[in-house]
Amino acid sequence: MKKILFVFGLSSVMLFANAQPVQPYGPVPSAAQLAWHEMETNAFVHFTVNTFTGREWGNGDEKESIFNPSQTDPEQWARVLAQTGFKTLILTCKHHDGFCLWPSKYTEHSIKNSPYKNGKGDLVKETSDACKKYGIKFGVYLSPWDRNNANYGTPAYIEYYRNQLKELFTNYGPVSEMWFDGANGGKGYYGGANETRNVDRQHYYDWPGTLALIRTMQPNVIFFSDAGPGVRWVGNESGLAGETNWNTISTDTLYAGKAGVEDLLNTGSPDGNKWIPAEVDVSIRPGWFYHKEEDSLVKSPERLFEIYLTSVGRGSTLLLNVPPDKRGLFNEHDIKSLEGFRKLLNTTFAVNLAKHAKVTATSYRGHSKEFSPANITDENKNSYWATDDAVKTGSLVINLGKTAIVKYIMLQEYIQLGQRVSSFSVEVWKNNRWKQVANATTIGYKRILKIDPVKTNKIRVNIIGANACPVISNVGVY
Ligand code: FUL
Repeated sequence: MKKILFVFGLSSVMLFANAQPVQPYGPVPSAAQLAWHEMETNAFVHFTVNTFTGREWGNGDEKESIFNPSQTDPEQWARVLAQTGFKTLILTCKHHDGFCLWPSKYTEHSIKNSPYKNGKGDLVKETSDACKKYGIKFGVYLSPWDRNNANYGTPAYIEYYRNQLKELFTNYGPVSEMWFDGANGGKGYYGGANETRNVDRQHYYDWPGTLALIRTMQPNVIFFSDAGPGVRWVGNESGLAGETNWNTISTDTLYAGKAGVEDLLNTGSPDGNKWIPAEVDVSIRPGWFYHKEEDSLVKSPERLFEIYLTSVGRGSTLLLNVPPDKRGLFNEHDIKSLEGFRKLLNTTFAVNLAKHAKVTATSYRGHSKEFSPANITDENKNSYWATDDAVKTGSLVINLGKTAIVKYIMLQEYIQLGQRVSSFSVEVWKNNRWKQVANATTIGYKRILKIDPVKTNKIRVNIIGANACPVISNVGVY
């Protein structure tokens, strides 16, 4: 008996020794980016003078007195978002109109001159406090374009913008994401000049200097802009990540507000030199701000679920905008939709038919347990199936152990080692043979494929193309 154990032990040690760790392929996410991927659903909150004027872009000449919400309750925003599974709230601290939701000492165009709490309110503080209370992260949107400021277009405005960033990054606790909007320059009030001002978008803001400044205050913040460097724009505002969606892209030729690069932003590129994943920003309503006439046009739970599939389900993170109404509350229509959406998500993905299912693979790395196919159904995000370096294709057969109706397949790459898969297909065992039910390109952090409901007891995933040996951490079947 002892002898057998010894032989067994020795052979597994030898096998283990044969399997080299997988080396990272290409750019990989930072710890902050990885945490951002894992959040999956975040929320935007657009609130300013536009809520009261009915506009989408304020001109900058709005009177502070019009900002007069009667029942503003950031705790309601944070509570609803936390309860419906959102992990971050990003607030428009200042939109293009220049009105500030905190009492900035650098301008009179702010909440301090509004009737809100008799000028004593600070919605940035109230919102960041509410986020802390409900356990979600807080993010900041500060529009680079400012249609109120007289100095917009001159170096003095850059100093103003940076002073405001200093206020936001030192007075309100940790900021998880900083959102730099690409919309820039054009007509505006500009302190009474009422003219068109265009800036050289690439150089005017000196982005490297601004980012360096913020990093001295909060080194871990994720920067969103068209070009990153933390996360990139997805190239549209309709909820669609690319069906092919690389987290990698070369940003040398990109910068916030550059036109004509939407397609590239949407798909990224397999040979990109930086890890800058796409973030899918979309509003629950047709507009970014609340307008009563759009109450009937709030996206339904089913529509939000589709958007989830074309954002999170394509390896991105969803940033869903929920704008407070004139009372300063999330509107009943929006809350109903959010709750329905989360319920739909919870019920659809409640039972993973592949949990602890038996899996076989055409091969696995060094024939070592560390990289065995069983790792894709153990629901442990840190274990994975991998092949030998020279093997860039392979098939995994998942035996469900019983026949069930399958509607969704979910796959995840272990992105800490880079994004690899460029082509794969899924088959089901039906009438004694394999039947293809889906084929797709990239996987990344997460890929969810919706298939025509089918009764089966076995699923086969075929990795058809990969830029380096595939490394798959999870496959779920629903
Ligand atoms: C755009 C802005 O112009 C919209 O008003 C909104 O803030 C959206 C998130 O970004 O570029």
